[in-house]
Amino acid sequence: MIVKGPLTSISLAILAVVTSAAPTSPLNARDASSSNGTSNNGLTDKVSWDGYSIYINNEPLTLLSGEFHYYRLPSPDLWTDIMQKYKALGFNGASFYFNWGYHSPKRGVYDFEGVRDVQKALDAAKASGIHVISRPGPYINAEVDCGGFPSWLMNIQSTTRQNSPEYEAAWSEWLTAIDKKYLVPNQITEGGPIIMQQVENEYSSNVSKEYMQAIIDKYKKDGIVVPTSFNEINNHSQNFINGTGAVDLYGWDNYPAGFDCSHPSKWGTDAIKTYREQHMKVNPDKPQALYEFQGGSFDPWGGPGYDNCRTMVNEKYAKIYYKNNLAQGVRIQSLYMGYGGTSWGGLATPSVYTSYDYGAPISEPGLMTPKGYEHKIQATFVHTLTKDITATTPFDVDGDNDALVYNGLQSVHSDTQFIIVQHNKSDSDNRDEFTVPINTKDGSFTLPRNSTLVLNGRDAKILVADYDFESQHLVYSTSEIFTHQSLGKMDVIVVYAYEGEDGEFALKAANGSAKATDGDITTSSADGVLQINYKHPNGTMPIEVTGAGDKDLLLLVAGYNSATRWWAPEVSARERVLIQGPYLVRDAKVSGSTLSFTGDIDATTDILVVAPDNVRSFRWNNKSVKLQKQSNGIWKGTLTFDKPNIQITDLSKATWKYKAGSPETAPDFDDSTWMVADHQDTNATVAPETKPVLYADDYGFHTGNLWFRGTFKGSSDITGLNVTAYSGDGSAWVAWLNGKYLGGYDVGSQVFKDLDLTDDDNVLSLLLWTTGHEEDGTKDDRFKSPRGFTKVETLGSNTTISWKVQGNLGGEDLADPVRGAYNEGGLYGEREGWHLPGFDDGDWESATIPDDKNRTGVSWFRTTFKADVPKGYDAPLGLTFEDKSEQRYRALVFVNGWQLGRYANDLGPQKTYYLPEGIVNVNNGENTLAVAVIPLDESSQIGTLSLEPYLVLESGKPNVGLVDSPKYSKRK
Ligand code: IPT
Repeated sequence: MIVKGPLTSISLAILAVVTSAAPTSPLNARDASSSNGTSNNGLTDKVSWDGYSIYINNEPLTLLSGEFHYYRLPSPDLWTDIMQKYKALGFNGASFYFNWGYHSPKRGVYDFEGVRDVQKALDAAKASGIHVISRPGPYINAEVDCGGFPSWLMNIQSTTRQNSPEYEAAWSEWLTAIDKKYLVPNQITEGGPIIMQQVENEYSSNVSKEYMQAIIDKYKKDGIVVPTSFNEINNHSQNFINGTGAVDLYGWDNYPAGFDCSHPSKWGTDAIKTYREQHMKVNPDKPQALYEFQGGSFDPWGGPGYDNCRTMVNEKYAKIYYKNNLAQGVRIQSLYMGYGGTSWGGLATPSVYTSYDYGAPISEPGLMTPKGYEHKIQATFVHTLTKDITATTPFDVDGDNDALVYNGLQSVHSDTQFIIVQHNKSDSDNRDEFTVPINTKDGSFTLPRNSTLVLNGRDAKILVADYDFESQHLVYSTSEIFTHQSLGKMDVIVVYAYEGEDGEFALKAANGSAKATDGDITTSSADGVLQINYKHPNGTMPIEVTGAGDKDLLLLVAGYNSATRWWAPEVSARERVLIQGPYLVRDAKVSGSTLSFTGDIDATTDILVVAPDNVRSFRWNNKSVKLQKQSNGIWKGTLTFDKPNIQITDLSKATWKYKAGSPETAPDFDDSTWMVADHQDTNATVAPETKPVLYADDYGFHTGNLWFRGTFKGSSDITGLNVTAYSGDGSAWVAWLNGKYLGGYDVGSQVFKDLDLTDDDNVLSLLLWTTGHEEDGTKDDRFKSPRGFTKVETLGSNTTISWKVQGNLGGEDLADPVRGAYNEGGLYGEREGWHLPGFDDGDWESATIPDDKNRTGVSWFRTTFKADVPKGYDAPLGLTFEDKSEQRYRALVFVNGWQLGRYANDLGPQKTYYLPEGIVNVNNGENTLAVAVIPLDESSQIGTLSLEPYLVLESGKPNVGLVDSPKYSKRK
């Protein structure tokens, strides 16, 4: 039955009675049925589901998605680059959190221009064939400032993330802005990439069902018709499966390795083996979904760094945990993150520093990683066998080794079986041999028959048996499958295992034979089964099989490293070509007799290509390349890497200018234009101990550095000052009295004694280096925690202090709406535009970097630099600090006016900051670099700064245009 148009509740009720959705129990009252027996939400049948998976346009699929935050890559053309890499690594989906605070600096103001161009981000996904799970919150968490709430929301009275008219009015404003113009028109029903829309985020304890329902109702009212989804924390409370606030496609989040990257070989928990059981208990009629599954980890200020996170959540973790998800029946998996990016400006919440690399499959500068390659291998396997692996039922497998777990999956569409084997204890480093019994149409066997099957340390394997592919019938393989394809007169299959491991590959073949021209194999035939034995080589060994299927079979046996460099881009729906060697293959197409493919190489690379028969010539990144066809049908050749002449300014030889930047410390500084801080009440969740309230957000200043100046009459009764600063992790503050340095501290309390007071006005200048606002994961309005001072009092006498406060120029009325709400704070130089290109620093002093002087107070350094990366190359740039300074200091890095780094030499761990192309002109144009240095100790000396590419690639990346970076013009 095809359901068209909106359904009334009566017609829905009828549907519920008259339809029966195979293979599951009766529909939820509000579900409808699609033509192919799947269920849908009654609003569209373009996305439907059964008890196994979702269907898109009536095609079942395993959704392998990765989280992507466009706001963590402020260069829109690079969104296309990253989405191409997603596709190449086997992702067929991306999950986008939309960040309310990033678009709304002020109540009623919504900005979707430039780096905020959501349409462009969705277009990038669509162009690469990536399905999007849209997650507009309103709350998102995501290690962003206020968990994605706009800062102005700190001033609403109601508790957020609950049902309240005041909060609802605020979030409705956001959803109206993003839904109507962007999310609704980009749904799959409108030809766009969006296939689901999530409601709230990990809304799992202390919940208001009415609030969830109100968001769902709002989506519907706005015109969202794709299924709603929800990510429960772990699988605990099972809210929102049924009843008020229930979504269409409920699922879970899970981060089994935890977030402590300082012990990278320690994994928090075993691969959870109870997902399926839990799922069958609570939500058996719907696909099993993991809307966030650990793809890396965040890292805190002072943490061990992202290399450690990448080691913890590495390719072995991917083998074990992602295969376990398959074993458990998970058919919607979204890795958090697929690409992490950069929490530039003030985007981060205090728990993280600027880089949000996350140890993700694609690194911060957009590079490939071992886990990215592993994802490609697994995903290509899943997509190749999608029909058989997407809908499966479990069966017991009686393996012989108790140290291992065996999960059997039987395809519901064919006889194909999958046996997934892993260690009982996920982080076991043991070498374990094992055997597995299988029953196939061609006989019952104990695998392997004449060799050894092993899990050598952290590994998991998927064995496939009884599988029809192309014109062949696979009886079983102890090597894992990457992909297969029929290409002209032959079938091709690529299988792999770690180098040196045995492999056994058995085909149904009445009269089959196999030969390897380059490598040792043994074959035997019995009972109509041809068995081929080999060791996995370094590289890839071709084996030619005849007499099995209708066509000859080219069996390509790869060692693991070689397998990581096999690519299988689709040239048309379900038709792949096979290319081995390159660092990255982005896409391929056949036109006439030419196969054109694009991608990236980091060195001269020998390649293998297996293409349709009619292909005679090849083009790589639009240049013709000569390949030779071998007798086995494989084309061989070399992609030559011509080392480019990349010129980048040596910053140690650049002309640097210096200017002191904290006149606010001087007692006679004119703060008459500053805002008076005289509030007696606050909406913050931390009560002030002294008045007036010294919380910057209460005065409309939300980001970065903040200044507070307090003036009080001196008297001999005053014996000291007691000051308590309140801000997030990694924050710091510095105090000056009458221009004299008092000290620099982490947040908390300090008592200052032996003060040098005058009888007249005394001025206490306080500079607070903030690291953003808290999130609200706990739903207790924690994001309303203040940034400022909870207490400032004189000791010995109760003296009145009158206060002024200063933050970013314009407060919520941004001075620089192009770079947006999180780009600049309240440093004098920021307010004056010293960070901007085109600012005239002609009258500044000359300086050197590394500096040769100790400087007190805030120091600004400016220079220009050039980078010349020839067309056709990618050389993502990093700016590295190297310090010998014992003195503690903080620094802000601005490139062409964009704040791309917050450096803390006293905390670490980050030393290298990614400067994305587009923000940086890499075509020999002039770039402005400004660094603001804030000593926490009395003085400091900035060390070496250097600019270097993370890697140089010959690259087929899309053209990257320059991001609009307005130049200096007189401010105020
Ligand atoms: C989960 C959040 O949903 C996500 O936004 C992000 O913060 C992630 O954690 C950690 O990077 S919350 C879960 C781990 C309790």
